[in-house]
Amino acid sequence: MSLGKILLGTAITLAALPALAGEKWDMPMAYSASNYHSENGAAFAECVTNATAGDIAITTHPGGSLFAGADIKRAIQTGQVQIGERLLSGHQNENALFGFDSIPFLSPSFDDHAKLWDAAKPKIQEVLAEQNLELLYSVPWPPQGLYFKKEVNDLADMAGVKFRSYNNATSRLAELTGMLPVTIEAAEISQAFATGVAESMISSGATGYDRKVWESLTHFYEVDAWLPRNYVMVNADTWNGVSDDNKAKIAACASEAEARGLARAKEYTQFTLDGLAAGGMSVGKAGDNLMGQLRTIGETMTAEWLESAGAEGQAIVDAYHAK
Ligand code: PCA
Repeated sequence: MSLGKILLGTAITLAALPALAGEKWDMPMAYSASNYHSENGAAFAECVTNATAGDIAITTHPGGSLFAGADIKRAIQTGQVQIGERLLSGHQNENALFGFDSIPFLSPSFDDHAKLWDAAKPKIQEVLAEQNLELLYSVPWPPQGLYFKKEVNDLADMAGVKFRSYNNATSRLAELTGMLPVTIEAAEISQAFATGVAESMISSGATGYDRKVWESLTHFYEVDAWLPRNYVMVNADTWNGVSDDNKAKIAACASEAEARGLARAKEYTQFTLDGLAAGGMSVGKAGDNLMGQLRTIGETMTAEWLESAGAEGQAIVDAYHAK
């Protein structure tokens, strides 16, 4: 261990000491410790611990080590943990509104996506409040593209390919493209690709880079389908027990984390695409033929989402278009 690390460790230990008298919050996170969401969460945790002078000390648990991604939301709702981070679109089957950030081609850039989030945020906060959850901050993933272990120029090339999905939208995309969906958390994908359980996925360059998928896959096609978001949520009973002063301090740390996370997502986009190429993958835009086919499928998926999300879903899309 380097001296720097030892000193840093000492500093963190000292800063956390007063927390022995305060509350300890565990914060499960689904993605690897080196992912920017997890690093951002660790910085947020440190901010809260310092700002509240240890009244509330947060410990992050990245990589699904405390709860697997699919279990994090329930663990917070039921008070098994105080706080945590989750990809809410993973719970689209509970409430279609959680899938607002996975509608194909609705908001394919960071700027468009910021408008979509503005349009959706009040409704999402309301739905979460009904579930005993308080939203603290939310950070997008980079634009989603398609990974394969062969060249793909047409839907016909996708027929029968085993496709790793991470929410309803990605499973539906697989069905509509003739692929075979299997739901796998990001923490498990390196193994899934290595063993052939999956041969393809839609995700960001970030996740492919974090999981070193060039060890198994060969092609990344920039499709810019959507930018799903991660959400840091606290149990509402826990939150209600926090003093107004500490609530304000935590909210300040959360808004810093939201801005820092967004900036990191933007920087990480090209960095990770370059990383995939450096790992030996072919990285580039999907061809016109494939894009045309994907857009048609996107229209079907948009219509299906609007159908299931009803008037509230339509209101989000309308508010977004009005921005
Ligand atoms: N990475 C996460 C969700 C979206 C993304 O870019 C994943 O693949 O699970």
